[in-house]
Amino acid sequence: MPDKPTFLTRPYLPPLDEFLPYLAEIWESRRLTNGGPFHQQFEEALRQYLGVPHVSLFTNGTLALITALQTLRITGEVITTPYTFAATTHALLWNGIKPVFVDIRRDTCNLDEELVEAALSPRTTAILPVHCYGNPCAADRLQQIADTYALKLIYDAAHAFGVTVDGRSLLEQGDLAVLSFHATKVFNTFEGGAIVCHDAKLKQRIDYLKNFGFADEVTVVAPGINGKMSEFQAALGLLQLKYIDAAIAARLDIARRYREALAEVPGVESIPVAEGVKSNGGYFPVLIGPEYAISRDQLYDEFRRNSIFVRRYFYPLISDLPMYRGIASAAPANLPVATQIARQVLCLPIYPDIESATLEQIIEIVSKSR
Ligand code: T4K
Repeated sequence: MPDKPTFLTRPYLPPLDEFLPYLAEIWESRRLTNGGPFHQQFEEALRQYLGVPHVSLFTNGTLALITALQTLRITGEVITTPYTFAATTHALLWNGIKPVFVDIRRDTCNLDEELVEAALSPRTTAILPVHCYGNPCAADRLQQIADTYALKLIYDAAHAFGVTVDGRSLLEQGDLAVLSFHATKVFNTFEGGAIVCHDAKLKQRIDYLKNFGFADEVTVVAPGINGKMSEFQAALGLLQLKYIDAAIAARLDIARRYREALAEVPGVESIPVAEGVKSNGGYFPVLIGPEYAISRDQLYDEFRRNSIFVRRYFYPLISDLPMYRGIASAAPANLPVATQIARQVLCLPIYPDIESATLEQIIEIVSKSR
């Protein structure tokens, strides 16, 4: 048994000595939160890095999602995917909105755009797709459906930091896109998140909503929440931006190595990266098919015996959780592709400084178990 466990990810951190001057500045100024100087600088730096019109920082991705739904006054029913992290649909329930689950595509693990129209009802107000693992959704078609039926389109882009399609940020798609900067993400501020939007008025509303609705000292314009990012998080974000390109490049090298090494293993399928997409190497999911000698869960156990803690994102399906399974669209018969993929998926460890011996050991475990 190796002495050091390997986890799905190991958060990237910049050199500590480079962070100390930022901390010293915070200590000196005593400006800790509520839109301080680092918050302003980071918001602008991020907007430029991502190449998007407006960014509003949040203390985490979940509060950003909840606030995105409030921003556009979404009510009634929202079309979404069962193949995601619980935060996506929990954000709907926190707003009193009913999720309507639509199945996913096998090639991207994203909401199947061709099944959306059949799931609409007079109560539908929005579509909430997820760019799962940073794989782009079929954005043009989804926008066309949203336009045809006058629906809002909000992307859960928690996995999509830095992803571009034909050179353009994926975050430009839809009315709003929501990011997460959680420790386990490609880009992290320990906890953190953001909403990307297209116009200044909308950004203003988002910024009111994340600060209790305060427009000024005595004017409260909406029943807002506290979703503000602190100066500590913003300072870390500023520094992390200096290293993000190198971190993504290292992840993409690892993804390439996995892809090459596993291409010939029967029963192991990796999710393709579509033409024109620059991905971020956030996750490396594989699907363990019936031709593989052992089941997905046996392979998962084999990894654990070797102290390698791979993850089954996203199993169980959100639609199978107790708070959702009573919804008619949550029935497994309505979600055959998602149900199958949730049984087959295994996300392999991927992070910039993974040791090459560990990477080869992971490949060896997958290859030998077939
Ligand atoms: N939408 C989507 C599609 C999402 O995937 C997420 C979050 C959200 C919305 C919500 O965004 P946030 O509110 O989180 O900003 C993790 C993350 O907590 C979560 O952010 C993420 N998605 C989800 C996919 O994964 P867990 O409970 O599986 O994480 P955990 O603690 O088991 O961590 C995984 C591995 O990472 C650990 O085995 C060890 C390693 N790790 C983790 C942490 C937290 C570290 O080495 N250091 C750490 O600090 O949810």
